[in-house]
Amino acid sequence: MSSKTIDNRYSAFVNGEWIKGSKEIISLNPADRRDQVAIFTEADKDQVRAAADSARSAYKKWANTPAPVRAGMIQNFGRLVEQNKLALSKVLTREIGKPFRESMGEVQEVIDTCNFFISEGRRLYGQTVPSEMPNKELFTYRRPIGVFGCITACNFPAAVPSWYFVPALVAGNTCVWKPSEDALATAYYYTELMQKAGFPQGVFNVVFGNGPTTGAAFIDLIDEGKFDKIGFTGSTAIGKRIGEACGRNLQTPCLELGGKNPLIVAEDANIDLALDGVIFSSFGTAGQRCTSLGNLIIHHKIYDNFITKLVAKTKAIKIGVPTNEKNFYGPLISERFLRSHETHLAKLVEKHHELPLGKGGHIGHGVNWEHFDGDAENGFYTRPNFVLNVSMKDSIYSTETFGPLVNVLKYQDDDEAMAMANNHGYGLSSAIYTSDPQRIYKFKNEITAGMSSINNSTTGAEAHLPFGGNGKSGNGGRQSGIWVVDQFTKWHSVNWDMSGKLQLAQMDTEYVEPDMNYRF
Ligand code: UN1
Repeated sequence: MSSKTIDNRYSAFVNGEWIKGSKEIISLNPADRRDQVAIFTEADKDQVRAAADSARSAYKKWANTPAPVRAGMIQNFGRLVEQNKLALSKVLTREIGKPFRESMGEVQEVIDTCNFFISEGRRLYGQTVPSEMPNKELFTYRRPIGVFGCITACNFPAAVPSWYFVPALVAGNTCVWKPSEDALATAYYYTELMQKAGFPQGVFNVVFGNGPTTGAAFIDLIDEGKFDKIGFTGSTAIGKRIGEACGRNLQTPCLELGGKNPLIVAEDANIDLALDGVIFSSFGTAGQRCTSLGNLIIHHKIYDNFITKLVAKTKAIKIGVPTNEKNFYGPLISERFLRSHETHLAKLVEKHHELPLGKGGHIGHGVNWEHFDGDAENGFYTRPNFVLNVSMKDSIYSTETFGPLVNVLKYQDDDEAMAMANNHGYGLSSAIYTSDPQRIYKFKNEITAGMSSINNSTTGAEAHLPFGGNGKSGNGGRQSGIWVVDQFTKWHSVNWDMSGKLQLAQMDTEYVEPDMNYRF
C-alpha cells in the first residue's frame, strides 16, 4: 500500500477550486500512527459560508438542468468509482483501518447507490390528477429543495456520503459536505472523482475540519439561512443540536444517529448460524458500525451453552493489520475512538458484570490477544468484550459505546425479550434468530427499530431499502432506496385552468345533489 502522504493543506473545495486554510488537521493510519495519511487545514466559518454561497449561486442552473443529464454525471461518477475501486478501498483501509474486504464492500455500496439512482433521473415522477371542474388539469411535480448541507461520520466515509449526495444531486440540489476529520484522504479522492464526473462548478462543495470548529460553524449557518436541507450522520447529542437549529428554521433534517442494536437468540434458533451472526454483528468493523450489535438477548434455556460456544469462537478470531485478510478486525478508527472505548470500559462496567473474555482494552498496553499480528505500540487495537449479567437498569444497557463492546442479557419469555430489545430508546437496527414463524411475526410487529434482520446480522443493510432509525437513532428520516427522493424534493401542486372563466373549487362544481327533501 502506498505510504505517500497527501500534503496539500487544503481546507475546502469551493466553486470548483481547492482553497487553503491555516490550522492543520492530520489523518493518521490507525494501524500505525507514524503513517500520516493526509495533511489538510480547517475551514473557518467564512470558508464554510463561501462554500454555501457557491452552492447557492450554482443552484438555479443546476435545478434547471434536465434530470437525465444530472443523473448522467452520477453515472460518470459511479463508473469512475468502479474503475478506482481497488485504489479507493486501499485508501479507506489505510485511513480508517477497515479490513480490506469490508473496504471493497463499502466502495461497492457507492457503486450500487449510483446504479440505483441513475434511472431515477428518468423518473422523478409527478402525477396528473383529475380536477373536480371541467377544462382544468391538476399536476404534481417534485422540485429540488435547494442547498443541501451534509455532515458525515468516519466509519463509512464513502458509502454514507453517497446515500446523501447521489439522490440529492439527481434531484437537482447543490451540496456542501463536511466529511469526517478522520477520513480526509477518502473525502479528497471522493471529491476528485466528483470533479472528474463533470459536475459544474459550485454544485458540489467540501469543507474540511473538526466537529467543534468547522462543524459548529456549519450548524451556525443554518440560522443564517445558508442551507435549505441538512443531512447528518453521527452522535445523538449533535443530532439533537442540528435538529433544534433546523426546527427553529422550519426545516426537517435527515438525521442518522446512534444505535444500541438488539439481537435476540431464541430457544429454537439454529445455534451455529446465530453464533456467526452474533460475532459479525458484534465485532465486524471492530463494532464501529451504526448497525453493530449493542444488546445480545439470549433465552435462558440455551444461555449457558450459547455463551460457552460464543466465548470459544470469539477467542479464535484474529485481530491485526487490516490488510491481512485473515484478520477479523483491525484497529479502531482513531485514537479518539480508542480513548472513548477505554472510558466506556472504565465507567460503564459495574461490579455485578462479568467479562468472560477479560476486560479488553488497548492491545499491548496491559492486555494481550492470542491471535494478534498488528503493531501494538503504534496501532489503536483493542480486544473484544462481552459484558454478562446486564440488566435494563444498567447504564451500559442504554449507552451507545461504538466499539467492540457488547452487552449480554438473559430472558425468560418473548415479552421480556421484546422489552429488552426496545427499552434502551434507540431504534436503528435489530435482529432475531429463531425458526418459529409466530415468533418472527411478533418480533416484526413489536420491534421499534427502523430495520430488522431475521436469521442474519444486525449489520449489512443493502443500498436499496430505507436505512434509518427511530427514537434516539433519528427523526424518522430515511436514506437509501426510492423513499429517499422524498428527503430531497418537495411536492409542487399545479392547477391549470383552461376554461376561460373563474371556476372556484368546491363551489363551481357540477356535483349532482341528492334529493334533500326525501325522508324515509
Ligand atoms: C453506518 O454504520 O452508518 O448496514 C452505515 C450496514 C452498512 C452501512 C452502515 N451497509 O451495516
